[in-house]
Amino acid sequence: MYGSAYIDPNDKFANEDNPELMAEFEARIERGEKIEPKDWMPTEYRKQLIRMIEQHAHSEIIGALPEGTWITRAPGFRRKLALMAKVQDEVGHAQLLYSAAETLGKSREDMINDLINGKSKYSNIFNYPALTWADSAVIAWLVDAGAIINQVANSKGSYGPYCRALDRICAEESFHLKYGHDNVVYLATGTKTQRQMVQEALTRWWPPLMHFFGPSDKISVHTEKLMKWKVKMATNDDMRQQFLNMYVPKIWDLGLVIPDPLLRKNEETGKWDYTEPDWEEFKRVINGDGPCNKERLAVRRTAEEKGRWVRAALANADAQYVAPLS
Ligand code: FAQ
Repeated sequence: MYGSAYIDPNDKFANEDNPELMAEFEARIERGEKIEPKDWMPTEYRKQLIRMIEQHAHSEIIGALPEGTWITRAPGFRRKLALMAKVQDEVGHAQLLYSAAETLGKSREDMINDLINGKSKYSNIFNYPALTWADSAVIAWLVDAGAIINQVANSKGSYGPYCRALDRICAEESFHLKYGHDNVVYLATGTKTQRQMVQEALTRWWPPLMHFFGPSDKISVHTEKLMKWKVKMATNDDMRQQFLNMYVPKIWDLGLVIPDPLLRKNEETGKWDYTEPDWEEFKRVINGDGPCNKERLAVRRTAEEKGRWVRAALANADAQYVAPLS
């Protein structure tokens, strides 16, 4: 229904025990060459890429939801237009990413089914509610900032279709970041009520933002393998440090308080010290038990059901589907 998935005709060679193919594959990665869909790749590389790109795609469509709820309530026409464009961009990113994942042999239909059945993961951060307009501002500034740090790094990675998708996505995300920053600055330099709103939003979003970069390197499961194959270009802790380095000073400049009493730049190590994020909460949220998981998946399920006739009509597959009147 979503178009046919590409199945690698060379899959019979996808055998990690083949030392020659494996050595050549790893040498290509070492030389900085891109791996393309029809090239030989180990099964585990393919599986890991599908897992990661699919999760990323799901994060983009689910990520459109917390901010999306503010389109009808945006303060003023200019903000409404900008937010609509941003949310539309996020859904477009999902399209690019699903296409990149399809080149590895998993169909879009299977990916969407795995999302709405709760089998696949998506970013922890979109399981929290955007309670006020200030929450949407903090998401657009700081979640997009975190996403850019991750994606700029990984766009230099080894799998061609994913890297090219990330290049395009980052260009758009940088507009989102400017839009979010403008919204936060406006609130942080506004009335007492506006300042309080943005402070409360930051306080709510800080813990999930610290989780956003993934578990600490000590407990991360996939990092070592993904870095060896240049799928991930920095560890979770390195990305978190980069985010703190770039954004803590900017947040402090606005007079906002970050809700972590231990947060400070350690002059000896050159790194940021911070309170260890609550990894038990992180696990609960990514495994389906966050404040909004059920609601997020219910929205996607409904969208899936309501859009079925459109996909059928487009594919001209089944004459029995007739557009509903309402
Ligand atoms: N959320 O071994 P690791 C965006 C899971 S896009 C949920 O360290 P890995 C745009 C992980 O899957 C945001 N689950 O994993 C936007 C694994 O579980 P599994 C999304 C997480 O893959 C902005 C387990 O924990 N970006 O925001 C998370 O090496 C504003 C062990 O973890 C991407 O997806 C998490 N945060 O590193 C849209 C980028 N972290 O699968 C709208 C691509 C970890 O074994 C509005 N992905 N897990 O069951 C990546 O770079 C990596 O996958 C990491 C995690 C860094 C997220």
